[in-house]
Amino acid sequence: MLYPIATESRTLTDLNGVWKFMIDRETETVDPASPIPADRRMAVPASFNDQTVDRDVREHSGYFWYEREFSVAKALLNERVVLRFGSATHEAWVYVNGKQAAYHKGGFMPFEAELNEYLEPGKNRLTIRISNLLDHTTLPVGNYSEKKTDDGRLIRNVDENFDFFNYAGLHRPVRLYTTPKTYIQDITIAPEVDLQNGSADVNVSVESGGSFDEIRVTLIDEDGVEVGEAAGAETSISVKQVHLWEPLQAYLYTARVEGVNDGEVVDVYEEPFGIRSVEVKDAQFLINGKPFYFKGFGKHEDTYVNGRGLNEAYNVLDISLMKDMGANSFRTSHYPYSEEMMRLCDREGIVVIDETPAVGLMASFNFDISALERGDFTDDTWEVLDTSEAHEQVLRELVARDKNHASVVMWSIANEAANYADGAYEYFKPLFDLTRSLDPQNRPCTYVNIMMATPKADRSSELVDVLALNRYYGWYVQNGDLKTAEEKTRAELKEWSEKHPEKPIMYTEYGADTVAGFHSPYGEPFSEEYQQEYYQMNSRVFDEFPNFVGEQLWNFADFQTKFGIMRAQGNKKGIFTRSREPKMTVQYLKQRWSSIPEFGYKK
Ligand code: GCB
Repeated sequence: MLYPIATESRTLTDLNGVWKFMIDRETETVDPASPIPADRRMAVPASFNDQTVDRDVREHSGYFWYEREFSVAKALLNERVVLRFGSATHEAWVYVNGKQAAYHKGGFMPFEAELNEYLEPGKNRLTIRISNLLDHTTLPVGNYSEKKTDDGRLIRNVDENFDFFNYAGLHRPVRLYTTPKTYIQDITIAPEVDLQNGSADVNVSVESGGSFDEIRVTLIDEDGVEVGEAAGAETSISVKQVHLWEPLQAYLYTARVEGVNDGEVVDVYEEPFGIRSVEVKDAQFLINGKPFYFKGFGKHEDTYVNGRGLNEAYNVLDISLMKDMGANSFRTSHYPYSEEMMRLCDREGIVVIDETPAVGLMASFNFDISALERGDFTDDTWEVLDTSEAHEQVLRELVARDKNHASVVMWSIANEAANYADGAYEYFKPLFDLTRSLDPQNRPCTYVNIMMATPKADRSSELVDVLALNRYYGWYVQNGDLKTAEEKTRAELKEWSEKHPEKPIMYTEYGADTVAGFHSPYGEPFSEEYQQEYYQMNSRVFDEFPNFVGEQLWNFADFQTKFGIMRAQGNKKGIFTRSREPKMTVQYLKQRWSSIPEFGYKK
């Protein structure tokens, strides 16, 4: 799916700004045939939740509406006019002048609709009904319940089956773009690198809406110099003396695609892309044939006021903080991030593990993982949940959206599912097969393994290319006892190495809640000292294993969660506060990561 841009054949209009908004109390029918009786204003893009001091609004579970007017210049009405949402969280019904023009379920993916048949000259009205409900069929997974008040009102409730606040609304840009009636619909780029000769064959395939006499593809380097061209919907262009995209050393080419009819260029689209190879081999993660070491984070899209809404200043700052620490990567925990962030990572050379919103696939979700000590721990997740359909849909959409990004080096199919329970293999096998069949770049695939899915309990790790582990020895278990935690960490890594000697291992989460400014001469849990000692302990063990290929800690910054006795204004495992002030351990990690090279750390 192409990102909306303006070119000589396309226009782009932002519909961001302050919209009308109302909560749907479901006491009266709201009919989008007339302007909705909105009583509030909300900025777009952003979550609605933190833009108000009204607790009922902030914590609302159910339906809500956004509305605004927009005009389309008459000259554009002969073009194809497309309305595009970067996302609407989690389910949306879109009306233009009262008529339904689009519907989409899944809160983290773009969707669009051609508007021509709905548009009127002059002003048009755009109304959106959104639901933030989650249940056992959705991703993420929520525990849904409802009750009636004494006066008969329906109260819906979603108990998040995951550890982040269920922010909702129009989180990403809303835009109108135009294309000619015959247009370039999609572009797929799959470079094949010949590392020995320093060249590449760039395979480009173009889908069009309507038919062109000819499709032309030109590859342009960063200096604006043409380095190759070809014609056809399926082409392969060879690039000599290729400039590779490398972690922290990004280099982006542009594929300029032209659709031609009667000798005239009708539509033009320009797609930036990087040339690099990714491969898992002999317990190593190879980028451009060299063993890469992941240094970085699990993150969230989470900032003050914007909530989960796009915050480009924070995205730029976060990457700047990462680079300053010598980090090179992050995982889009626990859902696909904005297209703007993905493009920024391509540009900045940040390596990304791209995760679906499959989080909470665990019937027994809570913070008590002491059950881990019992070897026989299991549950009935795969009988209780019904998420396969949503999971397949989001994998199709995610690969379609992110397939061309050089920054994306691996797909994470889920975070912390019940991989210790019977049925896990049967659930995941078709999803891995699907992802592998969809990805034109054949990236490695993984899921992120929860602590209870120990080497003995795990039912499905043969499916993954990389063992990506979330481990909390020294926090949720052996809290305050880093000595025992160290032994447990070492013992488990040894067991995994024996079980799958050919698979590289990395940590995709490890962390300790830390209250900024809380110090302890005894290194007590929650203190900045404890957080630092916790990371030092883990680093020591990581360095003992040659097949251990990366450390992504939990979490980049403190973030908002649902209420609970384990959370004080959210999760405090950030090494930065929510406003990005560093905690003490940042200095330690900066020293460590700055001395670990991107390539060849483990020999
Ligand atoms: C996890 C989850 C993450 C939580 C984290 C924690 O394993 O993947 O979503 O926030 O633990 O801090 O408990």
